[in-house]
Amino acid sequence: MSSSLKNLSDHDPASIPDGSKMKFGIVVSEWNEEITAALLNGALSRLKKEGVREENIHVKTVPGSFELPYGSRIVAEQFSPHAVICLGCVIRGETSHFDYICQGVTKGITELNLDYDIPFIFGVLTTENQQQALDRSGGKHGNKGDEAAVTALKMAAFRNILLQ
Ligand code: DLZ
Repeated sequence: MSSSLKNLSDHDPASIPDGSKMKFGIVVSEWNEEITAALLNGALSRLKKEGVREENIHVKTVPGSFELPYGSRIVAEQFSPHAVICLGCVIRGETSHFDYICQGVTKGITELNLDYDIPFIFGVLTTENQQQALDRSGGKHGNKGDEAAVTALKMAAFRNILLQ
């Protein structure tokens, strides 16, 4: 389904694993803070709803999305979570920064997934404008933070089942 039709907060409750024995890291970018704070709220609400204990959620901030891979690596090493959720928002501007940052964060998070034994979840909005970001951070298209948290629960369970 195309992202313009899918609501990011629509999930089949039966498909979401119980999080009561899981530990998560969340790394959130300060750039576009209004949006990323809403993504963080969405992720936290979902994790708690699925039983993750407050003391098992470690949240750290980094200046921009480009710093998410490094911040996520440090959080993984310091807290030994079952998964790390990377939250950011890159809005296309007049400069080529958009492409460089998107490429950097995508490549960085991909490499973390391949290099480490836990999943790193891509909760980064890459949009043309502010309105598209608002629509996906608790607006009419749901919340990317919520979707990233569900993905983290699923991938942590996937890892636990296959590596135990
Ligand atoms: C520099 C920059 C720009 C232009 N735009 C964004 C953005 O839309 N979203 C975001 O998360 N970060 C942006 N940044 C900051 C970079 O991610 C990074 O923090 C800086 O380039 C480091 O100096």
